[in-house]
Amino acid sequence: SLMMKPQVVFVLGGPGAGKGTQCTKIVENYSYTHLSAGDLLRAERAREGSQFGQLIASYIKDGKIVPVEITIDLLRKAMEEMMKKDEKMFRFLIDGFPRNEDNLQGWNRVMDGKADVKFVLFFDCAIEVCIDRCLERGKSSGRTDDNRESLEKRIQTYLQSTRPIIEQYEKLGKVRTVDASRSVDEVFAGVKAILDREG
Ligand code: UP5
Ligand code: MG
Repeated sequence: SLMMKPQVVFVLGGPGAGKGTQCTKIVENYSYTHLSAGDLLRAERAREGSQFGQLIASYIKDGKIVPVEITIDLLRKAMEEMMKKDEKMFRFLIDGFPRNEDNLQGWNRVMDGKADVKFVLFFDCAIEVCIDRCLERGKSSGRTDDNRESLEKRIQTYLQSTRPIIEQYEKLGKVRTVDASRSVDEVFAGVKAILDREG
């Protein structure tokens, strides 16, 4: 059958900016499939027999970015699975990726011509707000990186490696920014305005 090329929105923003929260709301209101690169990596970390479990665990705890060969494989497989299940499922929110130059190059190597990146949805959130949200969540999340030490490293990685990726897309006119420091509903109103315009 004729396979439609998947449409991709990259969802970026600092740790705790609300990427996951907003993606969940988008899925409830629009026809998108949500794929969180972080969730896929955490699932791979937990998978029995994974050869990458240890590596992923240490990268996540250190707030470092996992080598793209691992992440891109998980993303590609997840996209293929979704599209097999339902051929209408060809619009993806890819949450938390690409985070650095290595990620971007890996995506281009593997996915160029196979998927169209429509734009980057950027959740712009004050760092102090990001930290507060993650520490608050850390009381119950069980995430190995929701503690002050890991969080400092995650913020550093975000500022040093991920912001430049967002800036690259900005130069291409491909960034749609939402002020993410506000309440969940206010942020979602901003998201809606963008998605209704972009179709
Ligand atoms: N919350 C959300 N929105 C709120 C609002 N508007 N007002 C008040 N509270 C709000 O939200 C975080 C917390 O804040 C929650 O408790 C929520 O209720 C509350 P969430 O929606 O989870 O924010 P999100 O941006 O998704 O935060 P997350 O912690 O998931 O972001 P990260 O980017 O840090 O984490 P991710 O899972 O993407 O990555 C984790 C690690 O995996 C990375 O550090 C890295 O080591 C690794 N990784 C890679 O190596 N490569 C990848 O491609 C992806 C990840
Ligand atoms: Mg998340």
